[in-house]
Amino acid sequence: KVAKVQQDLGMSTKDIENGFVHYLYNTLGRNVDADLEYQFRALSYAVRDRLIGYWKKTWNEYNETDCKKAYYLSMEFLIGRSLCNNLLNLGIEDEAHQAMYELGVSLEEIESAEKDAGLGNGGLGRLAACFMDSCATLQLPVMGYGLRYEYGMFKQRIQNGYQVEDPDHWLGFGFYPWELQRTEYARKVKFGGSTHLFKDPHTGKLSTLWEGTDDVVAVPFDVPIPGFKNKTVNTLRLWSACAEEAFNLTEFNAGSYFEAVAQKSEAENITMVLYPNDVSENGKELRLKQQYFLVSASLQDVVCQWDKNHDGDFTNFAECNVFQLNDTHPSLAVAELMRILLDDYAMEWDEAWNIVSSCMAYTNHTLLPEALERWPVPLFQKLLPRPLDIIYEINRRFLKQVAMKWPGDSARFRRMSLIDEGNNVCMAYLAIVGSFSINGVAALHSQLLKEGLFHDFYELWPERFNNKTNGVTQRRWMAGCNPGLRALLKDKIGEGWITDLTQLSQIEEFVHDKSFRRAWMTVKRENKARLAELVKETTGVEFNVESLFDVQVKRIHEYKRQLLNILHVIHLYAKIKRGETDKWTNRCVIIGGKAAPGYAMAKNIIKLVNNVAEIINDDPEVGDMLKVAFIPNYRVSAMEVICPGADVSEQISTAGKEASGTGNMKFMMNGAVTIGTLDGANVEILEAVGEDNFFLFGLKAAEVEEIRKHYNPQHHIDNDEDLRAVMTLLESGHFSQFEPNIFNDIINSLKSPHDPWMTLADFRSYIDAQHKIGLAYQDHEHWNTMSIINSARSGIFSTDRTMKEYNDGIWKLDPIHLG
Ligand code: DL6
Repeated sequence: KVAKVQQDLGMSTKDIENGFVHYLYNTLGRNVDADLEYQFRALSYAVRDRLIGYWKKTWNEYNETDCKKAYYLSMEFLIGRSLCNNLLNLGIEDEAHQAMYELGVSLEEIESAEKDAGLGNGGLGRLAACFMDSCATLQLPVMGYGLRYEYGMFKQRIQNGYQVEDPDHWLGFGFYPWELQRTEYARKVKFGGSTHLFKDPHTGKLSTLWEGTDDVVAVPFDVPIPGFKNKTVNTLRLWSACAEEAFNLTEFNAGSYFEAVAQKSEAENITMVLYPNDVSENGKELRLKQQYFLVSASLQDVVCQWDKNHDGDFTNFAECNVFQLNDTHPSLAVAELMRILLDDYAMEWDEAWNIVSSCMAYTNHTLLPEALERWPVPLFQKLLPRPLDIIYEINRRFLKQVAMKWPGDSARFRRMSLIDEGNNVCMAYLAIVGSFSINGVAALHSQLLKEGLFHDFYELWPERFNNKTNGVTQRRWMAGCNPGLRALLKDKIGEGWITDLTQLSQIEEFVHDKSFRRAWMTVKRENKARLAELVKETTGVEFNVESLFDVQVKRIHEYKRQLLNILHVIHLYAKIKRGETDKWTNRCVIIGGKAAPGYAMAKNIIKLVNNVAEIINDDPEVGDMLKVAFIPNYRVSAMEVICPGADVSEQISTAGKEASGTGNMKFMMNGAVTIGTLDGANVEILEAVGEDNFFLFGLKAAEVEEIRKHYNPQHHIDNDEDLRAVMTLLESGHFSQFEPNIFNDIINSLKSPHDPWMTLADFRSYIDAQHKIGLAYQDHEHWNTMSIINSARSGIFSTDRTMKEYNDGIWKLDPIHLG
């Protein structure tokens, strides 16, 4: 009977119309002409109804078949909007479109009323969201575990050129239509207290008690993750912190009302806000609490479920469960699973360690040493005394192994200890010691991990190290965000590429086909018009779609070198002012991205971009030859408009610093041509498209390290007229006339022989590559060919391929096909 009711929901236009009207009238008490916000809610509920039957079926199938499962533990899932994606994956976009049309409302407008779920900073969090989409599409039994932050990534506003941060209360009045609260799976997480040895009077066995703790309740909210038209709906479980009781009633009744309330809010603070820094948050107590909260709730969840289904028999646990740690943030999982097995299930150390070290796998996402998390031991002792005991014991046993392999090598012993000489716990090392697999996210990155950052560990366990090059999901990043391209591809090669991106290579057959080439150009031009509208709306700057659209959007960080980009812009401006405009290509430069609120230099870079933009855009002599815009509040939904409209993709980090990059892949798929250094996944993009379809420049990673030893930026300034002109303009205060000297720190860093990012070392080759781009764009036909080839050869950058590789090499799950 239940199945019948579910079936009756139906997917037809009429069914969706009825569902929408039902929610709007009966649940929300509104009419069809209600605000977009209510229309969005009603349609989302109607769509969610259509996911729930599949969702339950998937869940039951995974439990009943007792299949091996993977759990993706991540502090960030940068989901963005879901309505459009869920319609696409359910295969009911046309029906929804028609249903709304018949009611006189616009589906596009409803979709744009959805707030981005911005539960992540950038690449790492967005990657996690793409992984979830691909796992569901591949029908892999994978569950995501994360945190349900009340406030996601801050909203960025630009005021007088400066970044201003506003809170992102994405839940509005607690409303997110896609989630289901599941109080029945709530878990308790311990903090504080102390540990004591306890001897069982009957068995004489010693065990450790962790007592006197302040417990916080983790309440799960489940978000459905549908695969593409395959009836699989996986689960992303996000934990929300809740005080153990609404108030501590004893205190409340004793008259300590405020203390009772304060305790409640301290507990609930844990999931209040996402830390808005994509590199490091070392030393922040609340951040460590967040990490343990995620790990403890998720592992208890998995272990309890296992216990229930297997009557406490853990013999096959490691064969049937694998935990993928998304960076070091969840590496406490190693200690926490040990704690659960030792303390809650009275297991012996060796048995527990065998299980833990066979089911943890760690992915590293950065080579920047400052991003390697280290937590002070006293903080650990205060918050997590029992996990700390366990880390000490893991370290003691591990260092014995090190001493056995390298007797007398005390330097190595000190280097490899999980507790460093400053008395901090090194989270990356904890993850490495506890994991059977350690991977980087692009070929170069994985190589550099072995040669540099983790070399000692690589020498000890070479077999654990591997590479899994990142990807992005083509469902969101092509089919969803580029309907013009989707229609053109459908006409030429069908829609197989939506689940097998390598099929895109078939469009290379049409690279000389006149009508296809014309259609390709038309799609790009329409997308550029859409992007120009966004620029006009958000910045007031008018772009001409005939110009070259040159785009750099990503977090603002010195290593990503937005500064190099702006130096080039100043160079072009200087040329215009000198009248050197022979064979000129009109160019619109877009820069966008958020700076961590405490990162002064990054915020100063934003101010510089805005000031340069203002001077250039207001100069009538410049006109259409050069326009510059800083797009505020860069986020997933903005990228959905930006990447289809780009001609040039800027991937210009100092070689050896960007682990992979994924924006580079989104641009490539949508037919942009890359200007880039040999860094991260650029290396693999270059390999795929060849030097004729990529603008390569700059020092290679090894050269950067070699030249660093005697880096002399002044030498570059003295020997390069163009660079001198740019630096003179900057130093003259031309871009800071009303706020003198505000860019001194930037100028000093560029001119410092200790500039870690060595921006001026790459100036000349960058300017030359940009010049080639300008000339190449003048040959529209040739540019069009490069654009088609970039997209045609982007097949390997789908997360479907990435997930297959994780599965074949690490997880070894069987796909579960749902009938
Ligand atoms: O792997 C996803 C993404 C990479 O594409 C970027 O290159 C990398 O910078 C980013 N890493 C982080 C981690 N930062 N820290 N810690 O965001 O991961």
